[in-house]
Amino acid sequence: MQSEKKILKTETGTLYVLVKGFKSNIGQLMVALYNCASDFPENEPYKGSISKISRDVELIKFEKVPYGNYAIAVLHDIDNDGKLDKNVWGIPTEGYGFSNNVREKFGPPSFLKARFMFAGWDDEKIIGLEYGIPQ
Ligand SMILES: [Ca+2]
Repeated sequence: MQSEKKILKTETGTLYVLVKGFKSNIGQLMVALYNCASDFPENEPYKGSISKISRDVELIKFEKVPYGNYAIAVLHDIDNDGKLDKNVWGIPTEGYGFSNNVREKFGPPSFLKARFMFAGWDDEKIIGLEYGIPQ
């Protein structure tokens, strides 16, 4: 009976995303959770969150997330237009970050590099924001 119950239990958990490294609290924080490689990181995410920035570290919570592979993209959207602004040289002028804290000098990382396994128990991902080109 015991093992049967375990199998029937919904395999979901709460995923916490801690975003740090804000340069200011102007604008909004966008956190996008992807479960599909072809959508990452600019198409419609599986789950998304938009919030105000009130401190230099923000904790975002995604509830009832099924077990599986995911990648996260975060954006400090300073001008509230919903996208990552870039200057004429294509260098980001807003804060951004990805799960695993992967950094690519030119463009976003692949889903594979940012991918992590969400195993159902409450888990916290810490993502640092980058402004401009990664060093
Ligand atoms: Ca923007």
